[in-house]
Amino acid sequence: LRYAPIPDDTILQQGLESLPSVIVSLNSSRVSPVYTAAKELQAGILGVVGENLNVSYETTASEQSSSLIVGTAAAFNDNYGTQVDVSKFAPDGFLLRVKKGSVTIVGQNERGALYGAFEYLSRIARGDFAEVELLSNPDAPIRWVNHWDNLDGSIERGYAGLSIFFGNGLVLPDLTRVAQYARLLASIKINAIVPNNVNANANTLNATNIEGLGRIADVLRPWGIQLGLSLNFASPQLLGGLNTFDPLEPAVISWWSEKTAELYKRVPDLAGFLVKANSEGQPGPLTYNRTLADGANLFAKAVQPYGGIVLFRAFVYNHHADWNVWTNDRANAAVEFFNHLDGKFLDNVVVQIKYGAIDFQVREPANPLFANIPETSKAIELQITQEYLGQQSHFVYIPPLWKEILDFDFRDESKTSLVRDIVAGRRYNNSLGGYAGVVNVGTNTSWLGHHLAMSNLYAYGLLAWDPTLSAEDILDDWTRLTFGFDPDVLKTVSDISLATWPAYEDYSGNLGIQTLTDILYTHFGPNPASQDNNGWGQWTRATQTHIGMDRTVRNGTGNAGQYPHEVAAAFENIETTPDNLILWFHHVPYTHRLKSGKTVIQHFYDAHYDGAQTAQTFPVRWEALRNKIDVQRFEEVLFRLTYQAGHAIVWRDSINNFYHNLSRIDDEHGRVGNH
Ligand code: GCW
Repeated sequence: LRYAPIPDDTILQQGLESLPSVIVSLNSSRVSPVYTAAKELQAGILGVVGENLNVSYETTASEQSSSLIVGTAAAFNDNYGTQVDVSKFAPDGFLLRVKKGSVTIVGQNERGALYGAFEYLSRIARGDFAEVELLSNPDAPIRWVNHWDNLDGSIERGYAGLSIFFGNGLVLPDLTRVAQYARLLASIKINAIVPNNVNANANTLNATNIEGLGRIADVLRPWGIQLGLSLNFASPQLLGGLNTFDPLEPAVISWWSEKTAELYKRVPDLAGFLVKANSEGQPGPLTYNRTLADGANLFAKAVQPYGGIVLFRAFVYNHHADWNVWTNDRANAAVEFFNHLDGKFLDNVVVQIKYGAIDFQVREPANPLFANIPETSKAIELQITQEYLGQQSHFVYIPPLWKEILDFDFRDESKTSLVRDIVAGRRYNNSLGGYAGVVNVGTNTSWLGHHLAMSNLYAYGLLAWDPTLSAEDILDDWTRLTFGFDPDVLKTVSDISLATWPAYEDYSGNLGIQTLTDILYTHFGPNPASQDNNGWGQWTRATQTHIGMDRTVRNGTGNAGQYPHEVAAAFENIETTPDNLILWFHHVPYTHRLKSGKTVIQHFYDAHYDGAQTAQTFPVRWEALRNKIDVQRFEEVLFRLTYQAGHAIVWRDSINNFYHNLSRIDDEHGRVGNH
């Protein structure tokens, strides 16, 4: 989005030769994303090739050959005769046609036209002026970001400063950053934002804040982004003064329908609601012995007349679980709470499911719930904020992890059942579905707290549009747009980024044991002891001789049996469980031999040395880019990569010493223990 000048004269010359002479916008209303697209094209072309094209709102068919035309398919066909086949478009889709001297950008809707404009700008900013005819449709309709911002301006799992949306209990008066953020999100094809925390404050819905939320929606609208809202289930009581929040109580139902009407009056295009209920102390329908479906449907009915939808979170579990019970398992909770509700949700409810059954760990198998509620629309929840992945003090390029989950095949009824096909609604024929990414954007000028972390947000948007894209290609495009065309920069950013997830897994938690961060307070830094012996259920069951959760049906929690039968059989059997998930599904001696030939404990020692060693290369590799990147970003990234390298050693030694102290088994290579 910097639209930096093309640094290469030959490419620049090609660009200038292929440029149209005028931008024709098929909509002149300032709140239209088509208008935004035209302005963005003007600014982008000026930045990238240095030509200031006029924007015209008049259309004459004869001008087509030398124009850059942007608009909806309907407007295009009206103005130029029927030329674009609208039947090929999905909502939000676009056509980009580049021919020498002429560019046509046509959206299925206004938002689609804006996406097409950003696609064109991304291409030219990367020096790509080639002719193209691209019809691009989204894989899924829901491409949302969630924020865990509190009304007081703090951000749960933030790490990049205070909220750009809220402060002092109110929507902020100055929403300049929100407008910039909307531009950022539109450029990666995100279509809705939920600004407030799922641990929601009922005051979000007071009259002053509804007006403030209206201002947020006004700022988002020209960028084709809708507002969604997290709700506190007990609002009728906390804010409305009723003595109940029972979802079947008529007074509660009318309270919500009036509140919803008030919201839609101010925000007619409100996307809908996001609800965390009966989870981690949040109120919900179970308080009144009503089902989670009763709770979700309460809101579904309220937004239904306005075309809104409800994202209802599946992250429901007991955080006071009894650790002494061998068969207890937090990973079972989502399926236990939701599978008997399949078919009971209204059509505009989407169950929002975290990628794994525990909580954004460095490695988890895909959440079994995806394959347990075929009748229900589903969205996958991913985290761009690095809650368990170093909290922006470490850099982890996460898309390879997301891709493993999205490409996971549940083999339901022995048929291909990829997570990405399930959340797109294709596998089980659901009408809705898609993606929710938890983003920690704050007032920090880098937005996310680490310059390199922006590649995660960029990739999130692109994968939600097309999950078959490669994590490597997305990264290369991002780097070129962000840091320019220098091949050393491209190679270094690519090498470092792609090494981060494997390294982080190596120096934190291996073999599916979870990340091993402190889980009681910070979720940062090594603290394997904090996992066990408490109600949170992120257990490792580490003893002096054994480690791992027994999730088999035969002798454990039965979690393996929540997967469709082929996958269940594979996870049930230690021989067919992949090494990287062995401790997720099996409780084994430290001396258990992996398929790699190493014992579990030796794998821990080696991986921690390898991962920490890899992290040492990050600042060294980066250092070689001095003078190839502007001083500020160079220094700030160097500072963080240096920290990461040091903290990786802390991780290595903490984890290795912890398991050595427990097991008393020395490292074969003499690095841990007393040789
Ligand atoms: O991962 C946990 C986080 C909580 C978060 C919760 C959730 C918003 O530690 O901070 O609360 O998950 O996803 O609801």
